[in-house]
Amino acid sequence: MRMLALALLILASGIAAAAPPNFIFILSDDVAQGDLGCYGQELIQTPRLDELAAQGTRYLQGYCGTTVCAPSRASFMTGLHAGHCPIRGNFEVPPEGQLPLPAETVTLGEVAKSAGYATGVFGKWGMGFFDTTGSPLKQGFDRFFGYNCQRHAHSYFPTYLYADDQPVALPGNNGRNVGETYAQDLIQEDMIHWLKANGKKPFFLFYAITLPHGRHEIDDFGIYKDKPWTDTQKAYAAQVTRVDSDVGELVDTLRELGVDRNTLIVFSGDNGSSFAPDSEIGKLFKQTRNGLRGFKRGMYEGALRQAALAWWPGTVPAGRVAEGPWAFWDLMPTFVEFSGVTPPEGYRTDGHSLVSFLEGGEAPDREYFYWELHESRNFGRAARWGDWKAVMPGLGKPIEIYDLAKDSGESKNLASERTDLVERAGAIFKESHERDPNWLLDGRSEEQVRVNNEAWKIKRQRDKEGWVPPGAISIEEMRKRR
Ligand SMILES: [Ca+2]
Repeated sequence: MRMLALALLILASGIAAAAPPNFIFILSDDVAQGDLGCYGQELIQTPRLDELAAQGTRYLQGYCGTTVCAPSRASFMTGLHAGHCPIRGNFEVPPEGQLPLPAETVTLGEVAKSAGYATGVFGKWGMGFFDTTGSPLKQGFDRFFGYNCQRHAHSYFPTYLYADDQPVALPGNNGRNVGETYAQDLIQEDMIHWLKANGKKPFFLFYAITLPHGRHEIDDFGIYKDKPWTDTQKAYAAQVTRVDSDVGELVDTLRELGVDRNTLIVFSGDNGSSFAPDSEIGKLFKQTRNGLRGFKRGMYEGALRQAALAWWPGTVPAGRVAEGPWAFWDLMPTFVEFSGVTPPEGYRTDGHSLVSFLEGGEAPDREYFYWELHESRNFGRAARWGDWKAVMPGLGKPIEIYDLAKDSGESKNLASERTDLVERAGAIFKESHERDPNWLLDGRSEEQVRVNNEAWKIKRQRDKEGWVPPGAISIEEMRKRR
């Protein structure tokens, strides 16, 4: 009897000692499926990402939140599709930042925090400046380093970055195209420093890498310097390869810490390629080699389907190529399931847990996927149920219907012969869109457009002046304080 009690005690303590799994979501800004070797790229080198694919699973139908930066990451962060999410477009706010996440929104940062995870976000935030409810430091994160504002993140040689909400001056940078400190170097350094300090605790790391988003600026063309390409093409390729080597360093650090078998990495892009197939970058790198139609800001598959890899040695099957569809808003319930946490009050999600899919099973059954995107002068929507896809490509445009099973390139609009499916799409659009005065169905108000323009005007003025926020500290001082 005593032996049994002892055995149970050992068993119980053994279970308690197994640390909850860590979660790393790496979001590369504007990277396309076709940029990665494992998706067929032939000119740009991505050996470390290809290795993640070989050691993990590569998804052919991983969908983003929607097809520009802020709402796509907000969908991941809230577990909501764009019809329910409080951020449904890039909504610029002066002087710095974007429309903030409301205080009551339950974020993945908060869910992880409530489960006792260390939480860090590095790179680009875009969901609210520090003096708003959307600050990363008020939405569950212990550490922030990088660009709070998306407009600021257009420069790779900015005059400043933020360590938490503390500005750090980068002397020698002009905020436009040249300088001494390449922002990604400092962001990567801070991320690795944080990981080494927190890697033995359970942790959630959101690594929002700004590369290869425009502008195409890099400190070193590296292996591409002698290629017979334009400087923009060389810079783009070098940016993608820098994402690859920085992800490689992250993976090496997990191995050094001995936590690689207890860490799920999901790597993805936040929206499809930014380039048309006939553009300077598109025509050289042929990012649309997957045959999908459309790119960033659109509602066709080329805009919505991302490069998507999952890696968790011993749990996610190695070398699997998975067809089943999933979307960013599934990652919240996935985390909730594998961490075993009871989510805080106010938690809701449109997603489905991907745990069994990640482990080698089938993609979850669901009624449909839904997307919307609010732009300054436009508004698009899409839905997918089974293999049917509905697209409303712009304000006032009729709904188009495609059969993805036979026509993944969305070339044959079936709307006129399948009015029943047009009707079904209309019903999905209606029930999926929650009314929100920030996101009107008939486009932005004059006042919203004015605020957006004002925000850009301030950004351009600050760039011209080489503006640095008052109270900025030096890089050396930042390193001392962390
Ligand atoms: Ca983006």
